[in-house]
Amino acid sequence: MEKGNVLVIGNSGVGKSTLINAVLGENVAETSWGNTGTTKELKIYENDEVPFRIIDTVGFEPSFVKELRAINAVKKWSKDAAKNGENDKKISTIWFCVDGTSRKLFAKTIKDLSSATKMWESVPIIVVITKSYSVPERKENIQMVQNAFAKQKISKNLHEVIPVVASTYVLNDTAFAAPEGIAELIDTTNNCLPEGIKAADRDINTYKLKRKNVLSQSLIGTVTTAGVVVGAIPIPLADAAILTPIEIAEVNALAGIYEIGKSENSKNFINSIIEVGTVGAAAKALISAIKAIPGINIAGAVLNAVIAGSFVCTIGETSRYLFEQVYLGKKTLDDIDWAKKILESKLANETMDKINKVIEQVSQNSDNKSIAEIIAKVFFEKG
Ligand SMILES: Nc1nc2c(ncn2[C@@H]2O[C@H](COP(=O)(O)OP(=O)(O)OP(=O)(O)O)[C@@H](O)[C@H]2O)c(=O)[nH]1
Ligand SMILES: [Mg+2]
Repeated sequence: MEKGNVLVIGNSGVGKSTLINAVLGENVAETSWGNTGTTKELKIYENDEVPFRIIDTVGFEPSFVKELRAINAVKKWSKDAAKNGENDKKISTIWFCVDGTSRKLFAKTIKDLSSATKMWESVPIIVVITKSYSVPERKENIQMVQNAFAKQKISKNLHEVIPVVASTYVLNDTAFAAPEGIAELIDTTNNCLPEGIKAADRDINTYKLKRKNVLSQSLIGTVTTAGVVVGAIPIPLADAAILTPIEIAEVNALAGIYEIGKSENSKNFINSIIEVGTVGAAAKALISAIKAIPGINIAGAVLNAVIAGSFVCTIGETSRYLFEQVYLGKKTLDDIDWAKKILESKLANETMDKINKVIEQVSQNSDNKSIAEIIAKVFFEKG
């Protein structure tokens, strides 16, 4: 079975490194006294007895710059997990440490936690109340944590709140607080790891998909502007073929984002999309329909620019959707008829409405950049 990874996170000095040593039963993580021994980088620890790896992190600090550094270090670690598929960087459970002696849990600390671990949006969180030396205060502290989390979006991931003493705390010659809660923390972590490992995989996939989406939108935006520029040169309105090189570049770049590859199958798939979008019957019919819109009061060049940009945008957004379906395994590159029908149906049923909306918003004086922006706004509108 896959070994899970536990990310230990919290303010500087709460006792993250001390906790890790207690769980692993050896002094591997350096702990701090004053300014020395504070953790400066993310580090992964494991041994044969504990069935999960533990990642020690840089503590959140009150200073703004150090704060960002701590958060960004975790974000970078997480991105590497997504980018390089590094299994030991996936985070399958989070131990969020809060100091049991401070008796305060600031909303800001929880915000830092959410921000650093944003990618792991469904991974279980165990709050560890460190330095829980006072037995009577434990119940109240648990309540305080639950209240503080209740108002937060990540509260759905809060799995358990566990007070611990990681190493003996000496009050005087006869009074001390003995280590406690470590076994419970290990058991609880073990129990939520299978779900956590699944959640980590799910979160990585969601993250990758979101990234692909953002990259694609920005690409389509850029190419739409190129389409507008080409369209604005007075050309015969019916000649959608003049856009073909732009569209080929666009569709190929999108295929790259969705890891479509360069097989014979993918070439056929991509070529069919381009054909439908440029010289296909639906594309031609759409251009005739636009020409027939009564009472258009913008000049030929502006109208051409709108049409060109809208075509490029439609083909981009539709092929993005098609590639996404293939990437998700819901369709294959052999489903060419399906792909063609979707683009044809967009061109026949949706693009005209959108072009009308764009026409309403552009004016005689709109420059290329603002035309492209209006198109992107109308075409990417949700719903
Ligand atoms: N006696 C006792 N001391 C503790 C316990 N937990 C933390 N400490 C002390 O608190 C101080 C800070 O602990 P660390 O484990 O270094 O804290 P950290 O969260 O790793 O700090 P950074 O690496 O700076 O973020 C050290 O002096 C620890 O000995 C505990 O359970 N018992
Ligand atoms: Mg530390």
